[in-house]
Amino acid sequence: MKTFKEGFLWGGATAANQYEGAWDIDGKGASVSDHCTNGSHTSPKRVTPQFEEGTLYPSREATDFYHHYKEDIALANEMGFKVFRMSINWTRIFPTGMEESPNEAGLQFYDSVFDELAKYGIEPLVTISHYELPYGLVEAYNGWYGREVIDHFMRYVSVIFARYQGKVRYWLTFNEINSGTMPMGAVLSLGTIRGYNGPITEVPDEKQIRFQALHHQFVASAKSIKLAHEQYPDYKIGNMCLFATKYPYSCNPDDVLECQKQMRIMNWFCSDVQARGYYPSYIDRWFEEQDITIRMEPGDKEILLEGTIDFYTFSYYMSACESTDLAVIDKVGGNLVGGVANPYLEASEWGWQIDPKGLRYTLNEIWDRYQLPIMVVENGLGARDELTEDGKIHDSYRIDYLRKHIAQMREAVADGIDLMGYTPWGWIDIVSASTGEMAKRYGFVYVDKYDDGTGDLGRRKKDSFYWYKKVIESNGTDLS
Ligand code: BGP
Repeated sequence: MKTFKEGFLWGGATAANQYEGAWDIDGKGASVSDHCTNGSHTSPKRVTPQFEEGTLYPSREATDFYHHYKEDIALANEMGFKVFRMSINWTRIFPTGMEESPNEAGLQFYDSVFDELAKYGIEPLVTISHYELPYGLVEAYNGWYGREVIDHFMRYVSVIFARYQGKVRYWLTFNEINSGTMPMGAVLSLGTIRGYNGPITEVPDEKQIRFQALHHQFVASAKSIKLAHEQYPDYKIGNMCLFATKYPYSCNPDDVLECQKQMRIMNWFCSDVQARGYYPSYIDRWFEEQDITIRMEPGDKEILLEGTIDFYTFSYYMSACESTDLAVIDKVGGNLVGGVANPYLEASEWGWQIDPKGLRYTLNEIWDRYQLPIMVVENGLGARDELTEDGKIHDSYRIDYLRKHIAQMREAVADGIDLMGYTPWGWIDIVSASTGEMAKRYGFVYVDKYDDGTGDLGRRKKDSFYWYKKVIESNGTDLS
Protein backbone atom coordinates (compact mmCIF):
# COMPACT_ATOMS: atom_id res chain seq x y z
CA MET A 1 0.00 0.00 0.00
CA LYS A 2 1.27 3.49 -0.82
CA THR A 3 2.32 5.84 1.94
CA PHE A 4 3.89 9.33 2.17
CA LYS A 5 6.46 9.72 -0.58
CA GLU A 6 10.19 10.31 -0.14
CA GLY A 7 10.79 14.04 0.17
CA PHE A 8 7.27 14.64 1.49
CA LEU A 9 7.10 18.29 2.57
CA TRP A 10 6.46 18.20 6.32
CA GLY A 11 6.36 21.60 7.97
CA GLY A 12 4.13 24.23 9.51
CA ALA A 13 2.14 27.29 8.45
CA THR A 14 1.83 30.93 9.51
CA ALA A 15 0.75 34.28 8.09
CA ALA A 16 2.54 37.60 8.49
CA ASN A 17 -0.49 39.51 9.79
CA GLN A 18 -0.97 37.06 12.66
CA TYR A 19 2.69 36.40 13.42
CA GLU A 20 5.15 39.12 12.42
CA GLY A 21 4.12 42.12 14.47
CA ALA A 22 6.40 45.16 13.90
CA TRP A 23 3.38 46.65 12.17
CA ASP A 24 4.85 50.12 11.63
CA ILE A 25 8.56 49.38 11.70
CA ASP A 26 11.07 50.01 8.89
CA GLY A 27 8.53 51.75 6.70
CA LYS A 28 5.69 49.24 6.89
CA GLY A 29 2.17 50.55 6.25
CA ALA A 30 -1.15 49.43 7.79
CA SER A 31 -3.06 46.49 6.36
CA VAL A 32 -6.69 45.55 6.93
CA SER A 33 -5.60 43.23 9.73
CA ASP A 34 -3.80 46.08 11.48
CA HIS A 35 -7.20 47.81 11.65
CA CYS A 36 -8.82 44.84 13.43
CA THR A 37 -9.29 44.85 17.20
CA ASN A 38 -9.15 41.81 19.43
CA GLY A 39 -12.30 39.83 20.20
CA SER A 40 -13.38 36.43 21.44
CA HIS A 41 -15.65 33.52 20.60
CA THR A 42 -18.59 35.40 22.10
CA SER A 43 -17.66 38.99 21.35
CA PRO A 44 -16.52 39.45 17.73
CA LYS A 45 -13.45 41.39 16.73
CA ARG A 46 -14.13 44.70 15.00
CA VAL A 47 -12.60 46.57 12.12
CA THR A 48 -12.13 50.30 12.73
CA PRO A 49 -11.23 52.77 9.95
CA GLN A 50 -9.57 55.02 12.54
CA PHE A 51 -7.33 53.68 15.27
CA GLU A 52 -9.01 53.99 18.66
CA GLU A 53 -6.98 55.15 21.62
CA GLY A 54 -6.77 52.46 24.31
CA THR A 55 -8.01 49.62 22.05
CA LEU A 56 -5.90 46.53 21.49
CA TYR A 57 -4.99 45.71 17.87
CA PRO A 58 -3.39 42.28 18.23
CA SER A 59 -1.70 42.10 14.81
CA ARG A 60 0.50 45.03 15.74
CA GLU A 61 2.84 43.00 17.89
CA ALA A 62 1.38 39.53 17.27
CA THR A 63 4.04 37.04 18.37
CA ASP A 64 6.84 39.13 16.91
CA PHE A 65 8.39 36.89 14.28
CA TYR A 66 10.01 40.09 13.02
CA HIS A 67 12.44 40.06 15.93
CA HIS A 68 12.42 36.32 16.64
CA TYR A 69 12.81 34.80 13.19
CA LYS A 70 16.21 33.27 13.88
CA GLU A 71 15.07 31.61 17.08
CA ASP A 72 11.81 30.43 15.50
CA ILE A 73 13.43 29.01 12.38
CA ALA A 74 15.92 27.15 14.60
CA LEU A 75 12.94 25.61 16.43
CA ALA A 76 11.31 24.65 13.14
CA ASN A 77 14.56 23.03 12.10
CA GLU A 78 14.76 21.13 15.38
CA MET A 79 11.41 19.54 14.56
CA GLY A 80 12.81 18.61 11.15
CA PHE A 81 10.73 20.95 8.97
CA LYS A 82 11.26 20.55 5.25
CA VAL A 83 8.94 23.43 4.40
CA PHE A 84 7.94 26.65 6.13
CA ARG A 85 4.70 28.29 5.07
CA MET A 86 4.66 32.04 5.63
CA SER A 87 3.34 35.11 3.88
CA ILE A 88 4.89 38.32 2.71
CA ASN A 89 3.25 41.36 4.22
CA TRP A 90 2.30 43.42 1.16
CA THR A 91 2.45 46.63 3.25
CA ARG A 92 6.06 45.95 4.19
CA ILE A 93 6.91 46.18 0.50
CA PHE A 94 4.34 48.77 -0.62
CA PRO A 95 3.06 50.59 2.50
CA THR A 96 -0.18 51.93 1.00
CA GLY A 97 -0.17 49.52 -1.95
CA MET A 98 0.14 52.44 -4.37
CA GLU A 99 3.80 53.52 -4.26
CA GLU A 100 5.77 53.43 -7.48
CA SER A 101 8.79 51.74 -5.94
CA PRO A 102 9.19 49.22 -3.16
CA ASN A 103 10.39 49.72 0.39
CA GLU A 104 13.90 48.30 0.47
CA ALA A 105 13.89 47.64 4.23
CA GLY A 106 10.85 45.41 3.81
CA LEU A 107 12.47 43.47 0.99
CA GLN A 108 15.59 43.00 3.06
CA PHE A 109 13.64 41.52 5.95
CA TYR A 110 12.40 38.67 3.76
CA ASP A 111 15.88 38.21 2.29
CA SER A 112 17.07 37.58 5.84
CA VAL A 113 14.22 35.17 6.55
CA PHE A 114 14.79 33.18 3.34
CA ASP A 115 18.54 33.09 3.97
CA GLU A 116 17.94 31.77 7.46
CA LEU A 117 15.65 29.04 6.09
CA ALA A 118 18.23 28.16 3.44
CA LYS A 119 20.84 27.71 6.14
CA TYR A 120 18.84 24.71 7.34
CA GLY A 121 17.72 23.53 3.93
CA ILE A 122 14.08 24.45 4.67
CA GLU A 123 11.99 25.32 1.65
CA PRO A 124 9.80 28.43 1.99
CA LEU A 125 6.19 28.21 0.81
CA VAL A 126 5.11 31.81 0.40
CA THR A 127 1.55 33.12 0.37
CA ILE A 128 1.56 36.34 -1.61
CA SER A 129 -1.59 37.71 -0.02
CA HIS A 130 -2.87 36.40 3.30
CA TYR A 131 -5.38 38.86 4.80
CA GLU A 132 -2.80 41.63 4.42
CA LEU A 133 -4.40 43.98 1.90
CA PRO A 134 -2.97 47.50 2.33
CA TYR A 135 -5.59 49.64 4.07
CA GLY A 136 -4.67 52.40 1.60
CA LEU A 137 -6.29 50.30 -1.13
CA VAL A 138 -9.46 49.94 0.94
CA GLU A 139 -9.73 53.71 1.19
CA ALA A 140 -8.79 54.42 -2.41
CA TYR A 141 -10.71 51.68 -4.25
CA ASN A 142 -12.98 49.85 -1.81
CA GLY A 143 -10.42 47.06 -1.82
CA TRP A 144 -10.52 44.44 -4.57
CA TYR A 145 -13.78 45.89 -5.90
CA GLY A 146 -11.58 48.41 -7.70
CA ARG A 147 -10.11 46.93 -10.84
CA GLU A 148 -7.08 49.20 -10.36
CA VAL A 149 -5.97 46.95 -7.52
CA ILE A 150 -4.99 44.29 -10.08
CA ASP A 151 -2.21 46.58 -11.36
CA HIS A 152 -1.06 47.50 -7.86
CA PHE A 153 -0.94 43.82 -6.99
CA MET A 154 1.00 42.97 -10.14
CA ARG A 155 3.60 45.60 -9.30
CA TYR A 156 4.02 43.95 -5.90
CA VAL A 157 4.18 40.47 -7.44
CA SER A 158 6.69 41.50 -10.11
CA VAL A 159 8.96 42.91 -7.41
CA ILE A 160 8.89 39.88 -5.13
CA PHE A 161 9.12 37.36 -7.98
CA ALA A 162 12.25 39.09 -9.27
CA ARG A 163 13.82 39.65 -5.87
CA TYR A 164 13.43 36.18 -4.39
CA GLN A 165 14.48 34.16 -7.41
CA GLY A 166 16.69 31.33 -6.25
CA LYS A 167 15.34 31.63 -2.70
CA VAL A 168 11.67 30.69 -3.09
CA ARG A 169 10.17 28.05 -5.36
CA TYR A 170 6.67 27.47 -4.03
CA TRP A 171 4.10 30.27 -4.03
CA LEU A 172 0.38 30.56 -3.26
CA THR A 173 -1.50 33.53 -4.70
CA PHE A 174 -4.42 34.29 -2.33
CA ASN A 175 -5.01 32.67 1.01
CA GLU A 176 -8.47 31.11 1.22
CA ILE A 177 -9.58 32.92 -1.90
CA ASN A 178 -13.05 31.41 -1.53
CA SER A 179 -13.55 33.31 1.71
CA GLY A 180 -14.67 36.02 -0.72
CA THR A 181 -17.82 33.99 -1.38
CA MET A 182 -18.78 34.50 2.29
CA PRO A 183 -19.68 37.81 3.94
CA MET A 184 -16.74 37.83 6.37
CA GLY A 185 -14.36 37.50 3.42
CA ALA A 186 -15.27 41.09 2.57
CA VAL A 187 -13.18 42.15 5.54
CA LEU A 188 -10.23 39.83 5.67
CA SER A 189 -9.67 38.93 2.05
CA LEU A 190 -11.35 41.39 -0.30
CA GLY A 191 -11.23 44.59 1.75
CA THR A 192 -14.55 45.76 0.28
CA ILE A 193 -15.27 47.61 3.51
CA ARG A 194 -14.53 51.25 2.79
CA GLY A 195 -15.85 53.23 5.76
CA TYR A 196 -17.12 50.14 7.56
CA ASN A 197 -16.78 50.38 11.30
CA GLY A 198 -18.06 47.39 13.22
CA PRO A 199 -17.87 43.69 14.08
CA ILE A 200 -16.47 41.51 11.32
CA THR A 201 -19.43 39.20 11.80
CA GLU A 202 -21.96 41.91 10.87
CA VAL A 203 -20.46 43.25 7.69
CA PRO A 204 -23.28 43.68 5.09
CA ASP A 205 -23.76 40.78 2.69
CA GLU A 206 -23.08 42.63 -0.61
CA LYS A 207 -22.79 39.75 -3.06
CA GLN A 208 -22.55 41.81 -6.23
CA ILE A 209 -19.57 43.69 -4.82
CA ARG A 210 -17.92 40.59 -3.38
CA PHE A 211 -18.13 38.50 -6.50
CA GLN A 212 -16.91 41.35 -8.71
CA ALA A 213 -13.97 41.80 -6.33
CA LEU A 214 -13.36 38.07 -6.46
CA HIS A 215 -13.24 38.25 -10.24
CA HIS A 216 -10.46 40.81 -9.93
CA GLN A 217 -8.59 38.42 -7.65
CA PHE A 218 -9.00 35.60 -10.18
CA VAL A 219 -7.52 37.82 -12.89
CA ALA A 220 -4.67 38.93 -10.60
CA SER A 221 -3.94 35.36 -9.59
CA ALA A 222 -3.92 34.14 -13.21
CA LYS A 223 -1.71 37.03 -14.31
CA SER A 224 0.78 36.17 -11.57
CA ILE A 225 0.85 32.53 -12.62
CA LYS A 226 1.29 33.48 -16.27
CA LEU A 227 4.16 35.79 -15.31
CA ALA A 228 5.83 33.03 -13.31
CA HIS A 229 5.43 30.46 -16.07
CA GLU A 230 6.86 32.82 -18.66
CA GLN A 231 9.74 34.29 -16.69
CA TYR A 232 10.48 32.03 -13.72
CA PRO A 233 10.24 28.43 -14.88
CA ASP A 234 11.38 27.15 -11.46
CA TYR A 235 8.37 28.61 -9.73
CA LYS A 236 5.41 26.42 -8.83
CA ILE A 237 2.25 28.34 -8.01
CA GLY A 238 -0.77 27.04 -6.15
CA ASN A 239 -4.21 28.29 -5.19
CA MET A 240 -5.40 28.18 -1.59
CA CYS A 241 -8.97 27.36 -0.61
CA LEU A 242 -10.75 27.18 2.70
CA PHE A 243 -12.33 23.76 2.39
CA ALA A 244 -15.44 23.64 4.56
CA THR A 245 -16.52 20.12 3.74
CA LYS A 246 -20.28 19.59 3.68
CA TYR A 247 -22.42 16.49 4.06
CA PRO A 248 -26.15 16.22 3.41
CA TYR A 249 -27.81 16.12 6.84
CA SER A 250 -30.08 13.32 5.65
CA CYS A 251 -30.65 11.22 2.53
CA ASN A 252 -33.63 13.38 1.67
CA PRO A 253 -32.88 14.43 -1.94
CA ASP A 254 -33.59 18.03 -0.95
CA ASP A 255 -30.72 17.90 1.54
CA VAL A 256 -28.47 16.25 -1.03
CA LEU A 257 -29.17 18.94 -3.60
CA GLU A 258 -28.71 21.71 -1.05
CA CYS A 259 -25.40 20.19 -0.05
CA GLN A 260 -24.24 19.96 -3.65
CA LYS A 261 -25.14 23.60 -4.16
CA GLN A 262 -23.23 24.76 -1.08
CA MET A 263 -20.24 22.58 -1.94
CA ARG A 264 -20.10 24.14 -5.38
CA ILE A 265 -20.47 27.77 -4.37
CA MET A 266 -18.28 27.73 -1.29
CA ASN A 267 -15.74 25.03 -1.94
CA TRP A 268 -15.47 24.39 -5.68
CA PHE A 269 -16.31 27.58 -7.48
CA CYS A 270 -12.97 29.39 -6.94
CA SER A 271 -10.75 26.42 -7.57
CA ASP A 272 -12.78 25.44 -10.65
CA VAL A 273 -11.86 28.85 -12.06
CA GLN A 274 -8.25 28.64 -10.92
CA ALA A 275 -7.60 25.03 -11.91
CA ARG A 276 -9.62 24.83 -15.14
CA GLY A 277 -9.25 28.42 -16.27
CA TYR A 278 -12.91 29.32 -16.74
CA TYR A 279 -16.09 29.93 -14.78
CA PRO A 280 -18.02 26.67 -14.23
CA SER A 281 -21.40 26.38 -15.95
CA TYR A 282 -23.32 25.82 -12.68
CA ILE A 283 -22.50 29.32 -11.45
CA ASP A 284 -24.59 31.08 -14.13
CA ARG A 285 -27.88 30.01 -12.64
CA TRP A 286 -26.83 30.93 -9.12
CA PHE A 287 -25.55 34.34 -10.27
CA GLU A 288 -28.91 34.91 -11.96
CA GLU A 289 -30.83 33.93 -8.84
CA GLN A 290 -28.67 36.22 -6.73
CA ASP A 291 -28.79 39.06 -9.21
CA ILE A 292 -25.05 39.08 -9.69
CA THR A 293 -23.48 40.26 -12.94
CA ILE A 294 -19.74 40.02 -13.40
CA ARG A 295 -18.15 42.76 -15.47
CA MET A 296 -15.34 41.22 -17.47
CA GLU A 297 -12.93 43.16 -19.62
CA PRO A 298 -11.65 41.99 -22.98
CA GLY A 299 -8.80 39.60 -22.36
CA ASP A 300 -10.00 38.41 -18.94
CA LYS A 301 -11.19 35.04 -20.22
CA GLU A 302 -7.89 34.43 -21.99
CA ILE A 303 -5.88 35.35 -18.89
CA LEU A 304 -7.88 32.94 -16.75
CA LEU A 305 -7.14 30.16 -19.21
CA GLU A 306 -3.46 31.01 -19.43
CA GLY A 307 -2.87 31.25 -15.69
CA THR A 308 -4.03 27.98 -14.19
CA ILE A 309 -2.46 26.59 -11.04
CA ASP A 310 0.35 24.05 -10.78
CA PHE A 311 -0.88 22.48 -7.57
CA TYR A 312 -3.92 22.67 -5.32
CA THR A 313 -3.72 23.66 -1.66
CA PHE A 314 -6.32 24.06 1.03
CA SER A 315 -7.02 24.55 4.70
CA TYR A 316 -9.01 21.89 6.48
CA TYR A 317 -10.25 22.17 10.04
CA MET A 318 -13.79 20.84 10.16
CA SER A 319 -16.91 19.76 8.35
CA ALA A 320 -20.61 20.57 8.72
CA CYS A 321 -23.94 19.42 7.30
CA GLU A 322 -26.48 21.05 5.05
CA SER A 323 -30.23 20.69 5.28
CA THR A 324 -33.33 22.37 3.96
CA ASP A 325 -35.32 21.40 7.05
CA LEU A 326 -34.98 24.31 9.39
CA ALA A 327 -36.89 22.61 12.18
CA VAL A 328 -34.42 19.83 12.96
CA ILE A 329 -31.28 21.29 13.53
CA ASP A 330 -28.50 22.60 15.67
CA LYS A 331 -26.18 25.04 14.03
CA VAL A 332 -22.43 24.90 14.45
CA GLY A 333 -19.75 27.53 13.97
CA GLY A 334 -16.68 27.35 11.81
CA ASN A 335 -13.96 29.23 10.04
CA LEU A 336 -15.88 32.07 8.43
CA VAL A 337 -18.86 29.83 7.87
CA GLY A 338 -20.70 27.21 9.88
CA GLY A 339 -23.50 24.84 9.05
CA VAL A 340 -25.71 22.24 10.61
CA ALA A 341 -24.34 20.09 13.43
CA ASN A 342 -23.38 16.52 12.63
CA PRO A 343 -24.57 14.15 15.39
CA TYR A 344 -21.60 11.84 14.75
CA LEU A 345 -18.96 14.47 15.44
CA GLU A 346 -17.64 16.44 18.38
CA ALA A 347 -16.69 20.09 18.25
CA SER A 348 -13.85 22.17 19.67
CA GLU A 349 -14.49 24.82 22.30
CA TRP A 350 -14.89 27.30 19.43
CA GLY A 351 -17.58 25.12 17.88
CA TRP A 352 -15.56 23.74 14.95
CA GLN A 353 -16.54 20.10 14.37
CA ILE A 354 -13.63 17.69 14.36
CA ASP A 355 -13.71 15.31 11.41
CA PRO A 356 -10.48 13.49 10.44
CA LYS A 357 -12.23 11.13 8.01
CA GLY A 358 -13.64 14.19 6.31
CA LEU A 359 -10.05 15.03 5.36
CA ARG A 360 -9.63 11.71 3.55
CA TYR A 361 -12.96 12.22 1.80
CA THR A 362 -12.03 15.78 0.82
CA LEU A 363 -8.58 14.82 -0.51
CA ASN A 364 -10.15 12.17 -2.69
CA GLU A 365 -12.79 14.57 -4.00
CA ILE A 366 -10.17 17.17 -4.91
CA TRP A 367 -7.97 14.60 -6.62
CA ASP A 368 -10.88 13.16 -8.60
CA ARG A 369 -11.82 16.62 -9.81
CA TYR A 370 -8.45 18.05 -10.82
CA GLN A 371 -5.68 15.38 -10.83
CA LEU A 372 -3.24 17.99 -9.58
CA PRO A 373 -0.70 17.49 -6.79
CA ILE A 374 -2.28 18.52 -3.48
CA MET A 375 -0.94 20.02 -0.31
CA VAL A 376 -2.75 20.44 3.01
CA VAL A 377 -1.43 23.85 4.02
CA GLU A 378 -3.53 24.36 7.15
CA ASN A 379 -5.00 21.98 9.68
CA GLY A 380 -5.04 21.94 13.44
CA LEU A 381 -6.86 22.40 16.70
CA GLY A 382 -7.34 25.81 18.25
CA ALA A 383 -7.39 25.16 21.99
CA ARG A 384 -6.61 26.70 25.34
CA ASP A 385 -3.25 25.58 26.74
CA GLU A 386 -2.34 25.49 30.41
CA LEU A 387 1.17 26.02 31.63
CA THR A 388 2.07 23.63 34.43
CA GLU A 389 4.00 24.90 37.43
CA ASP A 390 7.24 23.70 35.94
CA GLY A 391 6.54 25.47 32.68
CA LYS A 392 5.35 22.51 30.56
CA ILE A 393 2.34 22.27 28.26
CA HIS A 394 0.76 18.82 28.04
CA ASP A 395 -1.33 19.23 24.91
CA SER A 396 -2.46 15.65 24.35
CA TYR A 397 -5.74 16.94 22.80
CA ARG A 398 -3.73 18.61 20.01
CA ILE A 399 -1.62 15.50 19.41
CA ASP A 400 -4.78 13.45 19.26
CA TYR A 401 -6.36 15.76 16.67
CA LEU A 402 -3.28 15.86 14.46
CA ARG A 403 -2.58 12.14 14.77
CA LYS A 404 -6.06 11.29 13.51
CA HIS A 405 -5.80 13.73 10.62
CA ILE A 406 -2.37 12.50 9.54
CA ALA A 407 -3.62 8.90 9.69
CA GLN A 408 -6.45 9.87 7.33
CA MET A 409 -4.05 11.68 5.00
CA ARG A 410 -2.11 8.45 4.85
CA GLU A 411 -5.30 6.61 3.92
CA ALA A 412 -5.90 9.11 1.16
CA VAL A 413 -2.39 8.55 -0.17
CA ALA A 414 -3.12 4.82 -0.15
CA ASP A 415 -6.32 5.62 -2.06
CA GLY A 416 -4.04 6.97 -4.79
CA ILE A 417 -4.01 10.75 -4.41
CA ASP A 418 -0.80 12.72 -5.05
CA LEU A 419 -0.03 14.49 -1.76
CA MET A 420 2.99 16.83 -1.73
CA GLY A 421 3.10 17.97 1.84
CA TYR A 422 1.47 19.01 5.09
CA THR A 423 1.85 22.26 7.01
CA PRO A 424 -0.32 22.30 10.14
CA TRP A 425 -1.60 25.74 11.03
CA GLY A 426 0.03 28.04 13.53
CA TRP A 427 2.92 25.65 14.32
CA ILE A 428 3.93 28.33 16.79
CA ASP A 429 1.26 30.28 18.67
CA ILE A 430 -0.05 33.28 16.75
CA VAL A 431 -3.11 35.55 16.81
CA SER A 432 -6.39 33.94 15.75
CA ALA A 433 -7.73 35.21 12.43
CA SER A 434 -11.41 34.91 13.24
CA THR A 435 -11.44 36.22 16.80
CA GLY A 436 -8.15 38.08 17.28
CA GLU A 437 -7.44 36.03 20.39
CA MET A 438 -4.19 34.64 21.71
CA ALA A 439 -6.10 32.18 23.90
CA LYS A 440 -7.00 30.09 20.82
CA ARG A 441 -3.65 28.40 20.28
CA TYR A 442 -2.56 25.95 17.60
CA GLY A 443 1.19 25.74 18.14
CA PHE A 444 3.76 23.08 18.89
CA VAL A 445 5.59 26.03 20.43
CA TYR A 446 3.96 28.12 23.14
CA VAL A 447 4.46 31.87 23.06
CA ASP A 448 4.18 33.89 26.23
CA LYS A 449 1.61 36.39 24.99
CA TYR A 450 -1.93 36.95 26.31
CA ASP A 451 -5.21 38.55 25.38
CA ASP A 452 -4.61 41.68 27.40
CA GLY A 453 -1.47 42.30 25.36
CA THR A 454 0.92 41.23 28.13
CA GLY A 455 3.60 38.55 27.91
CA ASP A 456 7.36 38.47 27.38
CA LEU A 457 7.11 36.63 24.04
CA GLY A 458 9.28 33.78 25.37
CA ARG A 459 9.03 30.49 23.44
CA ARG A 460 8.48 27.04 25.06
CA LYS A 461 8.14 23.61 23.51
CA LYS A 462 4.82 21.85 24.12
CA ASP A 463 4.51 18.04 24.28
CA SER A 464 3.28 18.16 20.68
CA PHE A 465 6.67 19.58 19.63
CA TYR A 466 8.44 16.33 20.48
CA TRP A 467 5.62 14.28 18.99
CA TYR A 468 5.64 16.11 15.64
CA LYS A 469 9.44 15.83 15.47
CA LYS A 470 9.02 12.05 15.68
CA VAL A 471 6.30 12.06 13.04
CA ILE A 472 8.59 13.91 10.63
CA GLU A 473 11.60 11.74 11.43
CA SER A 474 9.59 8.62 10.62
CA ASN A 475 8.04 10.21 7.49
CA GLY A 476 4.60 9.81 9.04
CA THR A 477 4.86 6.15 9.98
CA ASP A 478 5.23 6.69 13.74
CA LEU A 479 2.14 8.55 14.97
CA SER A 480 2.25 7.14 18.51
C1 BGP B 1 -7.79 30.12 8.31
C2 BGP B 1 -6.82 31.19 8.00
C3 BGP B 1 -5.75 31.41 8.95
C4 BGP B 1 -6.06 30.93 10.32
C5 BGP B 1 -6.87 29.69 10.46
C6 BGP B 1 -7.36 29.38 11.85
O1 BGP B 1 -9.06 30.51 7.99
O2 BGP B 1 -6.19 31.06 6.75
O3 BGP B 1 -5.29 32.71 8.82
O4 BGP B 1 -5.99 31.79 11.32
O5 BGP B 1 -7.95 29.74 9.60
O6 BGP B 1 -8.39 30.23 12.17
P1 BGP B 1 -8.51 30.97 13.54
O7 BGP B 1 -7.23 31.71 13.71
O8 BGP B 1 -9.65 31.87 13.40
O9 BGP B 1 -8.71 29.92 14.57
